[in-house]
Amino acid sequence: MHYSTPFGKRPMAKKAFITGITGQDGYYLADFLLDKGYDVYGLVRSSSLEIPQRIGKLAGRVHIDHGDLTDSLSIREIIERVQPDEIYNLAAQSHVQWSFKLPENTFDTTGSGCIRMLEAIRQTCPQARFYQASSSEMFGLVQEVPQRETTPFHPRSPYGVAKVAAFWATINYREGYNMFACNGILFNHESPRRGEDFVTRKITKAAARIALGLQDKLILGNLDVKRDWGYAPEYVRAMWLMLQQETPEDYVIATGETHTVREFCEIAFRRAGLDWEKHVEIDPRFFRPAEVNLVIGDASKAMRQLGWEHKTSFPQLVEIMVDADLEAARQEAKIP
Ligand code: NAP
Ligand code: F7E
Repeated sequence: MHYSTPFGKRPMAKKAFITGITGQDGYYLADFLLDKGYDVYGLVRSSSLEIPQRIGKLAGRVHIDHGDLTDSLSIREIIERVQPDEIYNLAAQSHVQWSFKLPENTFDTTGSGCIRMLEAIRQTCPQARFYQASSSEMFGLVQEVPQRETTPFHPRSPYGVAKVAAFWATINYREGYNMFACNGILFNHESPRRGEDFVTRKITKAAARIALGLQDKLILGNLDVKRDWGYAPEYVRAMWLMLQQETPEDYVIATGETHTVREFCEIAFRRAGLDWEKHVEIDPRFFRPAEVNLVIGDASKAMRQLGWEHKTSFPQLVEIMVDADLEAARQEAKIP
């Protein structure tokens, strides 16, 4: 397919539609796809913030469509009109602790939202390739170490339950309607664009602000839990790779290493020139009704079939995040 330009005919760019484009992964995925020459469309829900504040340097480079995963009409209208080649469903109420306070809302967005997407695709654009942002939280109370594609699920939060529903809905549409629909079962991945109420960013932002005298302490919950933390820009490449395969399948994406929240604190505060034990306090407010104590993923299928691998080490990830937050704190403190 070609389209006309003042310089002659050009090959038609592939169209990608991303829900959750204002989130961490949406940002990196849109940037990645723009670099590959895609025409990128992003779903944005209503907010008091201006679009450029929410999507940063993506502004002006992507098409913004307004809608909401809880509203099937808005989703259907966009998919029918745009006719994307690839659809990445990244939107979710993604905060696990919040999901205990907002279980219904979480299920509506994170679980039913995926079904609304699949049904809109089935009805109006069935040839599109679909990526569902599944999560290691589905393993919850882990039944096997490390966790792989065949490990049974045991979710431990309303968020995890909603992601399990979305995971199976994706498989159901693949099997029932022969749609190209994949689950990426991604373990925790972080970056300077991570939301500030997730533990990694909460720590790196606090370490930076304490180092510059803008804050005096950091209050956390359970320091003993272990997570398999990777670097988000590397993980969005795996999403794209899944949709370039001959057949739709599900893949675990992880580093294969696990570390405690305490270890994350130690490295982050050290990078900021501080001793974490002098600044961190524990408050039961941040403990969860049911916890996921340990996750560690086995990404060997993705390494073998997709040629994907993680590159950034755990200490490098922490340092990238602390350095970005030190820079932001210097600007906040108006230090040149
Ligand atoms: P995030 O930063 O929390 O972004 C979530 C996105 O969803 C935001 O753009 C948010 O928009 C949007 N959203 C929330 N409710 C919506 C609704 N009702 N309608 C439309 N959009 C809505 O999440 P992330 O870290 O980028 O993660 C991306 C996806 O991967 C999520 O589905 C998450 O559950 C999943 N996941 C993440 C990880 C991880 O470690 N990061 C691991 C496994 C799976 P607003 O800006 O308007 O709030
Ligand atoms: O918590 C502990 C907390 O909120 C990590 C989401 O992207 O990854 C993320 O979910 C751990 C938990 O991420 C605080 O108890 C201690 O065990 O950063 P988090 P998460 O729950 O692992 C998965 C894969 C997703 O799919 C999710 O969308 O850290 N923890 N103290 C704390 N956590 C927070 N948030 N705040 C604390 O003060």
